[in-house]
Amino acid sequence: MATANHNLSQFYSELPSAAEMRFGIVVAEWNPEVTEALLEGAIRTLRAAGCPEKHIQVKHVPGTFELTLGAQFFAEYTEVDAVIALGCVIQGETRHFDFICQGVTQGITEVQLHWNMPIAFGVLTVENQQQALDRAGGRHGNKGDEAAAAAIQMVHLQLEMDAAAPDRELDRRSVN
Ligand code: DLZ
Repeated sequence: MATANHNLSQFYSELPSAAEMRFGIVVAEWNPEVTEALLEGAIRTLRAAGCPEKHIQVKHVPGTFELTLGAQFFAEYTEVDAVIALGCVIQGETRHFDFICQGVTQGITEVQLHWNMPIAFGVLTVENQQQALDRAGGRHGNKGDEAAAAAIQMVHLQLEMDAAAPDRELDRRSVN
């Protein structure tokens, strides 16, 4: 959770170089003033870690619920090493919030395990727009920065572990 003690744009460790890494970013169009700020943060962090512009692909989907399939499209149709999923769900008067949050959390977990590919969870689940803006470049930092950093760290870890297991080929679709 973003709290007064933790700023989303400050990382616990120094990031590895992302110069050789490729990323897909899937962005929800709902709450665009928030999600476009998350996108800016994610791209800024990737670039700061050395990722070339041409290694970053951005695709938009209608809402947070569609992030799962957007991430799967990246896994299926492109050569990216990781996907960064960015969205913002704001609590309303109905239970829609719960269903979207549950769906995207479970969906992204399933896609990353199925594809053996890191998918960073850059989704804000908040009570109101101010809480979202506070975490999209406001006083609590930017969830897009945090998600991009997580993606870089997980790709680095995967490459390191793959290199230490030379008899195995990196298998993207580990489960059929
Ligand atoms: C329908 C809906 C609602 C009520 N709220 C949000 C939201 O706060 N954030 C968001 O990203 N998307 C929302 N959506 C849209 C759903 O994610 C989805 O796009 C639609 O249900 C169509 O599948």
